[in-house]
Amino acid sequence: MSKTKKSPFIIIVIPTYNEKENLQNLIPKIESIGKSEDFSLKILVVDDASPDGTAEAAEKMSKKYGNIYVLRRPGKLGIGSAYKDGFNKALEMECDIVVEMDADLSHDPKYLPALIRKIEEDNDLAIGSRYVLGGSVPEWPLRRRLTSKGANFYAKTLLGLGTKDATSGYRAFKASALKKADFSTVKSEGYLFQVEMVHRFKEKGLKIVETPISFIDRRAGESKLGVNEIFKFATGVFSLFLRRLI
Ligand SMILES: Nc1nc2c(ncn2[C@@H]2O[C@H](COP(=O)(O)OP(=O)(O)OP(=O)(O)O)[C@@H](O)[C@H]2O)c(=O)[nH]1
Ligand SMILES: [Mg+2]
Repeated sequence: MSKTKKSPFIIIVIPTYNEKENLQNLIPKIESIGKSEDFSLKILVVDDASPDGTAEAAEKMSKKYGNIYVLRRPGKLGIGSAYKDGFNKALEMECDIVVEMDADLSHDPKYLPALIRKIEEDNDLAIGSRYVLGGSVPEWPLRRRLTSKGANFYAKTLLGLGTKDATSGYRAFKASALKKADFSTVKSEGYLFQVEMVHRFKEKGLKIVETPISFIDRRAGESKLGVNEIFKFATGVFSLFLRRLI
């Protein structure tokens, strides 16, 4: 007799700051994929008191769909701590898989089934990767492409990560592996948060894979990638490297 496998309980954590319009576009897309794939799925929006009313818009959608939760924080506290609060809440809700995803439509929900499949295949972390075969960043100018590739090469070499895209913020985690990784002690912010998480998974001997995504640039708003951000990233990776030596 064939045993039917129980479908995993998935929570998608989406940090938001002023993403009302983007979130209103993104959520129906996620819901529709969830329905067609027959996923057991909840969405957790972690909002930092966005002045544009993102949290209220999410709560309104929650009434419509019934599977959306909003974690309201008192002010803009940063993406790293938003993820950590979101992960804690997701684990409290006893899910099997945690997905992290941006609200700005850079991360296309059509890749969710591939990411989730990788975890079902018993990997601990699946990264939606721009730099493996089939992945791409079609809209980026050469300068932005080189900065991102350079950042990945630097982090990969110094930390021995073995991944092509450690800065991508589109990923799925096996919930039990997230617990093992002791993520609450990860202190970084921004892109470095993503790198430190991969580093942590690597240190703990957890299984990391990459699956290709095409990354679409945010339509509204300026990119925040400036000299300051690059400097913070470079020194942050270097301090992780030093910690690894001692
Ligand atoms: N809760 C919370 N969410 C944040 C914060 N900063 C950014 N976000 C959200 O985190 C996700 C990624 O941030 P982005 O601003 O898109 O960062 P990015 O993709 O590196 O930069 P862009 O090129 O501007 O898109 C988005 O959904 C943001 O709304 C924050 O301080 N708190
Ligand atoms: Mg973005």
